[in-house]
Amino acid sequence: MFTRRRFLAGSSGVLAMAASAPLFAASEKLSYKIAPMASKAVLLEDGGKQTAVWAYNGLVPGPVVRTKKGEEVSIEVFNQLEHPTTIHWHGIRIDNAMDGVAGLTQVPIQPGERFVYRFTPPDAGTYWYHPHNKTWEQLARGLYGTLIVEGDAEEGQFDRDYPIVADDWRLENDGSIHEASFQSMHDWSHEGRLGNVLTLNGKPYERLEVIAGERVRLRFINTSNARIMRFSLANQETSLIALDGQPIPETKLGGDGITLAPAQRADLVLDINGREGDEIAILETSNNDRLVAGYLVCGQGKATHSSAKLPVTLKNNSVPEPELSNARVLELEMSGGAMRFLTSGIYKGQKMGGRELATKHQQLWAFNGVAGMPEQAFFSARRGETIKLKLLNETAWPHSIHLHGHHFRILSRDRGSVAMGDYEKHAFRDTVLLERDETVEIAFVAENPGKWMMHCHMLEHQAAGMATWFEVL
Ligand SMILES: [Cu+2]
Repeated sequence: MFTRRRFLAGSSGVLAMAASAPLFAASEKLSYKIAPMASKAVLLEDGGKQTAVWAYNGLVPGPVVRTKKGEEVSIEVFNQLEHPTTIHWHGIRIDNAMDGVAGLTQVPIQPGERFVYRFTPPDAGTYWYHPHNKTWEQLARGLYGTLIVEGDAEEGQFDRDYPIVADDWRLENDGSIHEASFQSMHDWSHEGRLGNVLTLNGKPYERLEVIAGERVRLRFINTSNARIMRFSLANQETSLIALDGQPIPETKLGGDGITLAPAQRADLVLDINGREGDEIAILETSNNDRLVAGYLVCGQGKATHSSAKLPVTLKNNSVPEPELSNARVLELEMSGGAMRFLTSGIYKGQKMGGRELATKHQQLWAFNGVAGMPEQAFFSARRGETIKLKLLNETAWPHSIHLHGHHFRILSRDRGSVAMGDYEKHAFRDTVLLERDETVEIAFVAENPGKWMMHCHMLEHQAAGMATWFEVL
């Protein structure tokens, strides 16, 4: 159960300011410098308690990386941790060598070493970055940040543009990170490591300033290890304009709000309906109760925006449309986990029993009978080939399946499921949520050469077997 601590309003203003200040200086050659390091954060409303975290430039979340579609960005990562790490730029159709997957696309950055990531994002939208080495631990300790790619169509359409980075921390009463659960095979075989403290932008109660009448863009990002979240704005007409970075036709959000599986993003827009002094609650409702996670606070002043009643128009990116008539059809069957434990499976090329997989190798889940990264690619595609993937969730748990380097269409779901609305039919996504026993068909053009991971973004499931890769030649 989610026993989130509830706190009274009134907050840690000073630290909150520091956490949102950019720490980097732009220069022509190197746009950003990011250093993962040990740091401290105030995650509990009782501001006297600090949490020892790992954080980019000491901040949770890390600095917002803001760049432009079609323009090269270079980011130097200086590893100040005592552990090897990498950075993965989640959702970017990136050059394979820059994808940041330890063991597949690069060797991890050793303590004290530097690595420069250089890429030209082809798509505008809301993305994020995080380690791809022992991700289940490094992300849970605070390593994540927002990556915004600006397009040309956004200019002047929004008065405010706020990332809302949601995380689900598992903390002790004294504020320290709950260490014992990090390799809990119970958690790994169930939903993953769930937390007990919800933060937005690293704060127990985020407060974002708005002015009545303004048009505000909110970029929700679920960075939690395993928790499926659901967000809405209290008493405000809100529209969805993008999923996983890619624009969709503007769609009014129903009362259920928007469901976000781990790693998914949603861009919402609203014209602030309120008066000076009003507080608009940001609600998290995945547990079917309305938890206040933060507020939009109506400040003084007058909205200056003149086009606020016009429809929002985000330009579509150039993600290629799958050609279904020529598609190659493949199946990915997910198995294992609590209640349906593996009886056998292949691990690093060797067939073994379920008990040996679990006790010797901490492998509890499998894709097509293989636990963990296979030596051979799941499939090799010709560049430009359309791949139709039938994802069969034969487990008793939901999963959040992420494809690297590509965005895909969702063709069908056999359970309708998870409060996903019709809007998903118009989306290109990089991460898809499957309910227990659900089958989902996706399709994409394998257009980006290289070796690409495909895994469950419930990070304990990934660590315990739900990971594979494919190759585009
Ligand atoms: Cu999973």
